[in-house]
Formats: sequence, C-alpha cells, structure tokens
Amino acid sequence: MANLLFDSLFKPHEGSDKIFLTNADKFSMSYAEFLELAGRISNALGEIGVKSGDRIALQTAKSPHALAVYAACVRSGVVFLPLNTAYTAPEVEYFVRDSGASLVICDPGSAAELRPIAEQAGANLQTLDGAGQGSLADLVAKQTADFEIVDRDEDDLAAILYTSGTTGRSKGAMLTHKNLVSNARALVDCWRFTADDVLLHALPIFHTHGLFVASNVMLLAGGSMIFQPTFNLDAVIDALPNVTSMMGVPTFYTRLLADPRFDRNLVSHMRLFTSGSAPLLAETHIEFEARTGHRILERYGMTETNMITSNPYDGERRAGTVGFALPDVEVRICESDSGKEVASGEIGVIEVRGPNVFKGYWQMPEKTAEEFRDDGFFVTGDLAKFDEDGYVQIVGREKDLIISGGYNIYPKELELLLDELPGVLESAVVGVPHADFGEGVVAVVVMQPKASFDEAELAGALRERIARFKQPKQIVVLDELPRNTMGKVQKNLLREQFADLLA
Ligand code: MCA
Ligand code: AMP
Repeated sequence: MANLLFDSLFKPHEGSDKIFLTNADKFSMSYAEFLELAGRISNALGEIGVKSGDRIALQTAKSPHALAVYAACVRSGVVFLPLNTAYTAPEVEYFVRDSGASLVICDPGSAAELRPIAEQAGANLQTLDGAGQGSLADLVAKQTADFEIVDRDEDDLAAILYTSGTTGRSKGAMLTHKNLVSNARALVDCWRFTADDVLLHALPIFHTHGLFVASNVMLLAGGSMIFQPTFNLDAVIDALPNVTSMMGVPTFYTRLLADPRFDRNLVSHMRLFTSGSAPLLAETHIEFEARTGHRILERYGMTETNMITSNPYDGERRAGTVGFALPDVEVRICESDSGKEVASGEIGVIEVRGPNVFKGYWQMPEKTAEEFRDDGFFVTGDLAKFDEDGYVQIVGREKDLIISGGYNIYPKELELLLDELPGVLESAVVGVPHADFGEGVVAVVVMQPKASFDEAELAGALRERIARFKQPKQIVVLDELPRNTMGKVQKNLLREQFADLLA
C-alpha cells in the first residue's frame, strides 16, 4: 500500500529549501517548512481524535496554513472538505451535518456562531486565522513534525467538494487520490509546468480551480506560488513581473484589461495565462492578445470531473472554444434524452469518462446513478458541439445554473427561499449579462394578491440565509411569470426581458 496523492505531490519535496509559497514581504515558506507544518498538523489532528477516513470541514481565510491542513489531511488519510468563506452559518450547518465531519476548522471570528452547530453535529471545533493563529495553531505548536504517512488506496477519498444541485440540495462530490493525481499529471504535461515556474495564485482554495488545478499542479511540478489571499488588482499588477504564469477566472482578465497599467511591458516575460470556471468571451480573448501579445489558454472542467478539456499549449488556442479532451479523458457529445452521440457539428450534452471522473455524490447513490450512463460516462449538463477541427465549443447549459465571477449559483436554491418569504407567491431566478461577473443574478417575484413588493425587505430576508455572492443583484416584480403551454416558466423570456438590467 501507499498514499498516491501524498507520495506524488508532497513527499518528493521533503527537506527541500526551495520556496513553495510566498507573498511580497508578508511570508515566505519553503517546501520543507510547509511539510513540517503539515506533519505537525497531522499530529494535532490525531490528538483531537480525528482518524483516517474522517472528514474535516475547513472554512478559513486563504493562507499557507490552510493549504497545509489539506496536506495534513492527505498524509493522515483524512477527507478534506473545504468551504467557501462566504457561506453563512445555516449553509455551513448543512455541510457539516451531511458530511458527518468530525472536526470543523473556522476563523476565530465565526467560532461563536459555528460552535453550537459543530457541537450539535458531534464535531470538534478549532480556529485558524489568515495569519495562521488560533486554537488549532496552539495545538500544532506543541507537536513534532514526524508523522507516519497513512496508507490509502488510489480509489480512497481525498476530498469532498460540495456543489449545489438543481433540486436545491447541495451534493458532496467525492474525489479520490487517483482523480486528483491523474488530472494534475495531465495538466503539468499539457501546460508544460516545471520547477522553474512561479504561479500567481489569487484564486480561492476552497474550489477545484484554486485547490487542485493551481496548487496540485504546482506541487507536482515543484514550482513556487505567489499566494495572495484574494484577487486584488493592485497586488496582482505588483506581482506580475515576478511570475511566469497565472491562472484565473474570466473576471480576473476583464478587470486587468480595464486597467491601463496592464500592458505588454508588464507581462512580456510571462509564459502562460490560463482561464476557466466560466466562459471567456471571445472578445476578451482577442482584446487580451491585442494588448499583451499573449493568447489566453482556456480550459474546461467541473468539480465532479476535474479538468476535462484544454486548448493546446502549442498550436492554436482558439477563442470561444475549450479545446480538446485531456490525455486519458474521453469526451463525447450526446443527445440528452437518448444518450446517442450526435452527428459531428451538432449540439448536444458533453459526456465524460476517465480517471478524472469522481466516485459519486456522498451518500446519494440514486443521484449518482442518475448522472451516469450505463457505460460509465458522466453527463455534465453543458451543451456543446465539436467545431470543424474538433475543438469543443460550449454553447450553453442544459442545467439551470448561473455562473457569476466563477462561482456557481443554482436558481432552485434561491427560488425555494424566495417562495417561502411572506407575501411571495412564486419566483424565478435567472442569470443575465453582468459587466464584471459575466453573469449576475436577477430574481423575479410574483406577489400574493394584496401583498406589496418591497425589494429591500426581500433582499434583507435572504441576507442571513445564503452567501452574499448568491444573492440577487436585483429583485424585480411581475404580475405573472411567462409560462409555456405545459405550464413551465419560460426563463429564456425573462433573460431577454432583463438582459440590460446589470450590464
Ligand atoms: C464577490 N461578489 C460576487 C462575487 N464575488 N457576486 C457575484 N459573483 C461573484 N463571483 C460580491 C460580494 O458578495 C460583494 O457584494 C461584492 O461582490 C464585493 O465582494 P468582494 O469580495 O470584494 O469581491 P471580489 O474580491 O472582487 O471578488 C470577485 C472575484 C471572486 C475575485 C471574481 O468572486 C473570485 O475570486 N472568484 C473566483 C471563483 C472561483 O475560483 N471559482 C472556481 C470554481 P456586496 O458588495 O453586495 O456585499 S471551480 C470550477 O468552477 C470548475 C471546477 C473549474 O472549471 O474551475
Ligand atoms: P463547478 O460545478 O463549480 O465545478 O462548475 C462547473 C461548470 O463550470 C461546468 O459544468 C461549466 O458549466 C462551467 N465551466 C467551467 N469551465 C468553463 C469554460 N471554460 N467555459 C464555459 N464554462 C465553463
């Protein structure tokens, strides 16, 4: 037995003085220091009583220490469950209960609110702040760095990442050692990452993009990361002269292009810019090349599948497409109902099979079965076609999902909450063009007879319940929702009607 993820990503760097994580004059941590910290965290987890196979939920600011908790989990055979820092307490409660986490690690500022939730769920609670301080750090300081690496099978879980569902209930995507290592290997190869690379890391580390695509790839390549806590335009522009590569969501690139300091000189030395998590507009791709001389390399993936396709490193990076299937990953485009492959050039749903595809949804075997075909292909819900040269071109989504600034928002979750509010008869939530976030959320409500519409009141009622980024940028009222003859709400008409509301 061995521990595929630890042996591939972390172990090779034991004792290395090379800088792994740094951020201006704030911190600089070598691989050896990072792994020693992870070893001490592993021992602290043991002292708390966390065992191999247990789940740990982490909702803290991004920091080297938070990433070291991930490394410690891998080493201890514990399943890592990172949570968006924007989630409210009721949202966190669901994840903790559903996953049966035995430990919750949170920022000291949220401890009072989360402690009763952890206690009720039978979980321990420890704190960790963005500077690496807190009750967990106090425990960690008392430990030694020596820790045995726990054996894991390659199909054992390394992480659970929750994705919202079209039914409104979040599902925990179970990711195995094999899923993560195979994808990191494919990306290092395709994107030519080496130990000479320095990556500008301004993404959150609670999602696939920042945690696996960025951090796992750099660990495997043995490079360094400028590890910034959030995307801050000034800090990113300051750091660009010191890096070889950057990974971002389209909003990063549109914000950079809106700043006159971002020019050819600033990035002439760069090797690679990649984009993903949301569609990169062809016009952004073109403007970026005109400004900098670089063509952004766009790729496509999902929490459930890690990365699926990528534009080529050599060869044409084609605007408006997400390129070709990664090595060992099979992609086909099929009719939604029958599952039959469509003719080349026709639009259908992307289906994917390969070592990158997750093991299923945590404790939801029926949901899992619904999303797979009998021959093992996973149905993504993304609509696409192959262009004349075989590039995958995403044209829309079959699933009712809004992607705003790279974050997923499921209309159903919001509609269920809105429908419960006093005075609301029914609601429909749609995504419309948003200048900064690509898509922004608009909620359309129909009020009960005699009830009056007060946008601020409805918005206020949502505030405590769901993360800020999911909340509608505007709530509007209509006398009735447009429906087709089957009674189904015609969201396309709402999207047309409110197309200019947030642009
Ligand atoms: C922040 N706000 C948002 C978003 N982010 N609203 C809608 N969509 C968003 N994405 C709201 C806040 O609630 C706040 O509202 C206001 O905007 C300003 O918040 P602030 O924190 O200052 O925003 P920011 O720092 O400018 O953040 C924008 C951002 C961030 C940098 C684009 O959202 C971000 O880092 N996005 C990356 C997401 C990501 O990594 N996705 C990968 C998922 P108010 O002012 O009203 O309070 S993984 C994935 O999708 C797959 C696997 C893949 O292929 O990668
Ligand atoms: P998530 O469930 O958060 O992992 O989001 C996955 C979804 O993001 C995919 O199913 C796509 O709809 C979308 N996505 C990711 N990358 C791209 C891309 N390059 N272009 C268009 N959509 C993308």
